[in-house]
Amino acid sequence: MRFIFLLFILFLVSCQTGGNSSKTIEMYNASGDMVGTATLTEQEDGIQIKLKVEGLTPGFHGIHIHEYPECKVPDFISAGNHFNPQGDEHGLMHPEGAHLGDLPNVEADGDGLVDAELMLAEATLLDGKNSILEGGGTSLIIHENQDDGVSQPAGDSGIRIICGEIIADDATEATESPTDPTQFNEDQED
Ligand SMILES: [Cu+2]
Ligand SMILES: [Zn+2]
Repeated sequence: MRFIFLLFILFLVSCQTGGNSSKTIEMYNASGDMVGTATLTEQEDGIQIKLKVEGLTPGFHGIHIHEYPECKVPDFISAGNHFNPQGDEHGLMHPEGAHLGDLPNVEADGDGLVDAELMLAEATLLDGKNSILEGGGTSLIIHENQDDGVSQPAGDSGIRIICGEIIADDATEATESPTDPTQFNEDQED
């Protein structure tokens, strides 16, 4: 047990190299309207998520990192299950939990606003098995109801109501860089 603990410490220390990185993603509701943002910042013990969204029903809502960067309206089923690279059970209160993508519930105020700061423990924006950018990325999803922290597979948190795609910057640039319309003609003239 002590040996495993030492390995864990070594693992943590080795993960602290690489510097900080940060990215802001846009959050969309089931109608495809942008309703807020989430800013993800790499920290020593995980990823800090600063979330600002509007248009929710007042009260608690489940929120998770899901496995695919695909927020297709209206149900966001395209985002897949919870991000779970370690093969754990769902729920922050489950004895064999939790999914790496599990987060504590967020609370919307009386006006339906969420302004929250969350910690996605043990995850990273850098390389590695726990990277939420690896394999094309992931997504951040807010649910209709609160996550009970133990029910399988998703905490009985109801339908998905808000979604934001988490995609690496270089991947975004690659798909957004416009093609040069003069390029083809120039090539032909040669
Ligand atoms: Cu979820
Ligand atoms: Zn989960």
